Amino acid sequence: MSKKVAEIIVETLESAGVKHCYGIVGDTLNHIAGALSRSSIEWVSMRHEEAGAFAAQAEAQATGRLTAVAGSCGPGSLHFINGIFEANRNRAPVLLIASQIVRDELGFDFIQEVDFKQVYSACSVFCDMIYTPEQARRKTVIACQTALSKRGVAVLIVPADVSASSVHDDVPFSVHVSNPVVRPSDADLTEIADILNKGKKIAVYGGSGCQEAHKEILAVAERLKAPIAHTSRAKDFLEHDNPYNIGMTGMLGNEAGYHAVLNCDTLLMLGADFAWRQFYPDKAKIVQIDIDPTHLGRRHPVTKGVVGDIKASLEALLPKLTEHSDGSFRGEYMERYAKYKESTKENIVAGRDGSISGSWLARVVGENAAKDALFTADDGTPAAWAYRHIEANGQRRIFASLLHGTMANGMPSAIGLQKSHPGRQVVCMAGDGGISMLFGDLMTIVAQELPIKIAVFDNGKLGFVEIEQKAEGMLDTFTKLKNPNFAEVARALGLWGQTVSKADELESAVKVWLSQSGPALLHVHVNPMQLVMPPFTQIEPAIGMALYSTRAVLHGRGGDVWEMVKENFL
Ligand SMILES: Cc1ncc(C[n+]2csc(CCOP(=O)(O)OP(=O)(O)O)c2C)c(N)n1
Ligand SMILES: [Mg+2]
Repeated sequence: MSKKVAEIIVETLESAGVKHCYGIVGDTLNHIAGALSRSSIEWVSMRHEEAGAFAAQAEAQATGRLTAVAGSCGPGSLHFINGIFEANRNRAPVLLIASQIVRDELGFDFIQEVDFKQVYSACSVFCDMIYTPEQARRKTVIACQTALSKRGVAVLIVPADVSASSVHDDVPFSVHVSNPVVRPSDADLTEIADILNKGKKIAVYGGSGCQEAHKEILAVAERLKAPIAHTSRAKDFLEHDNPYNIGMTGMLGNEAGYHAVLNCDTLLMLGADFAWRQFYPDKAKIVQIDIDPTHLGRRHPVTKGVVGDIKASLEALLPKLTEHSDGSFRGEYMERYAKYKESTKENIVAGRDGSISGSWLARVVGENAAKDALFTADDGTPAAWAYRHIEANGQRRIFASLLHGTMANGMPSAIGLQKSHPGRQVVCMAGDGGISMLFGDLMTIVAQELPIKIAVFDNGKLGFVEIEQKAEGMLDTFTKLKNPNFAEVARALGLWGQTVSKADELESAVKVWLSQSGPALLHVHVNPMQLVMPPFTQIEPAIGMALYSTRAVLHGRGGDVWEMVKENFL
């Protein structure tokens, strides 16, 4: 008996390992929805497609598994766009089934017609339409294979009449994914070893490409007497059980990581594609190893760039490295890092006036969450506090929008993490701006009975933007938010909800919140004046802050200036 295209698509997704499909149904998707309902793939009904894409990309990132999203034609499948950008930037294997109007009407500005190929080509590794029923299996196979192999989003555009058609000549194409071990040639490794063996002050700088290479990186750092700095995305993989760790560089980093990378004479960059160019050293020799050839030397000129998996490359490199004896460079930065850790321990406390600082909230959440908790954090101050103050231990993971930098990623990403990890504690650190942007999907959490724990960092504003404005010397502009009581909103939607405003009530409130068996939202009034300080004292922000202070005083807001100074500098 011949099969319908919809069945062939779903069957292929099953064979490629898809477990969940997030989306919202619509008429052009009906045949596919029907086939999904008869399959092993679980459909997760969302309230906003964008949230569905965030959920899918988090599941795909955390499991490495192909994860699907599907929507109706026109606005339905258009709504995924921001989450699809997030997925593709995070190299998350996600497949979007964008259902389309019938072929006969394409090209005539039919109601709900959107040219998805044009829209999604910019944020995918594969984007094509199934033009005929006979193409269905072959094209779905290649879409799945591309998403898994090139690590990104595949968009499969499926006209409604195609998905309803029968396939008479079904050829058995199937998905092949291979994981070759890639490492530089022996000649390249010798050249790299020559550079590293001559270095006197060597630093290792690790990025997210270091995920599987903890042991090898430590062995190289041991031999070269190098401290190990890392990007935010590599925190989960390099911070734990690492005696040579000197933390992050970049805006969220600390002065040890920042200065070690700038002051070394030789930098070994591993799986790192950090975008901000001011954090790269100008005088050092730089060796870069990355699995993606397009990353080599694209942020900063490098002395030698090679393609390879970090684990396999370092395994092959290690025998060529000579033992360095002078540990003074590493010692200096490890000491500076230890001092930084001590000082943050002293400083990250309750606000002086009994208020709750965002950094302290992050620390208390981190201290009380499960050892293997999965965290999400909204772009804005929640992500900054999460990366700075939640300790990695090799089991925990933090998911934030570090490459796309989008608001509202936290709560819907938590949905994908909890769906794919039913037994794990999933904790979302949300901004008041972030959570309200995709509020509707709190209802998905309730409907799906997901025991996600959400902390809302309510500073009554778009805080991160306000900090940027102050650093430019501007008064805060369009950043205020008139918020509801988020705990009441949560309770009205069926979650557990509680508000906390006083520092001395925070620890017990966090414990009660985390001990809830179902979905729970803790609404925390955090100090609105706390700044996120970069790891360096640059002249521009300092001038900006001074200008801001003058303007604020001239506008009769001397109290604000005093609050800011008291909270951040005294
Ligand atoms: C979709 C989107 N819109 C706007 C921005 C610009 N932006 C970055 S952080 C931020 C403020 C976030 O506010 P909130 O969630 O309340 O976090 P806060 O920084 O106040 O803690 C804004 C508007 C963005 N990154 N993404
Ligand atoms: Mg805010």
